[in-house]
Amino acid sequence: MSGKPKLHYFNGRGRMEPIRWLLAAAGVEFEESYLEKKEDLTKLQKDGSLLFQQVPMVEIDGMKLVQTRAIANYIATKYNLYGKDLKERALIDMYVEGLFDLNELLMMHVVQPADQKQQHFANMMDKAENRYFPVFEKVLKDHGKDFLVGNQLSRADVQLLEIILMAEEYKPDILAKFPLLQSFKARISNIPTIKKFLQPGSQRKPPTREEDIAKAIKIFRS
Ligand code: P9H
Repeated sequence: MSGKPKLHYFNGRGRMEPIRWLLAAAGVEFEESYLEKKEDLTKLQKDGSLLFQQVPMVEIDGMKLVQTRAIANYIATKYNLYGKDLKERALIDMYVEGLFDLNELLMMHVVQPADQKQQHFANMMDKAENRYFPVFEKVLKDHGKDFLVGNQLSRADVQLLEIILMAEEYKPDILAKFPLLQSFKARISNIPTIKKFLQPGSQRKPPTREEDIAKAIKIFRS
């Protein structure tokens, strides 16, 4: 065991990507074991590695953690990305859960049936531009600080940057009406650990394509 966390998932974003971002932002090197075929999943299910028979699973500190949010909570707490007290954590949790909801919309677009893609696209862009991004623009405007909570980097900043970049893959000018989010994006992208993760060749995964979904379905569909 190299002592490095080991991530078990398929070679794509899906539910593991927020965890890759958190570890990268914390400057933690990690290994990945990719599920390529159904047998790779059933092997982990049979040897008791998956509490709920599902991935993401992360081997860290002698544990086999499952459930995306549970894994993210452990990493954020361990690497001091979760605020300095209960009230800061409450703010961070609200922001992060809102971002997970938007992430679900953005993540699921690729699996929408062709006749629903346009309607789904309109809805996810509407939610991004009129429900979620205005909240974070106002948070930055109201306190005038560099980070969303506590004037220091937290998992909320990391996840907001992840989601901004994902939304821009769908609509490159989506931040046109959000000047503070534009400067936030530049500022957080220049943090050395995150800048390294944004470099080509990092463990950050590319946008999910139709053929990636077809492969995932073969692994996960019983
Ligand atoms: N609450 C991939 C991309 C987007 C959304 C879901 C799945 C849920 C957590 C095997 N794991 C397609 O279905 C793949 C979860 C974890 C949990 C799994 C089974 C899924 C996907 C693979 N399915 O947040 O961790 O849905 O292991 O037997 O259920 S991820």
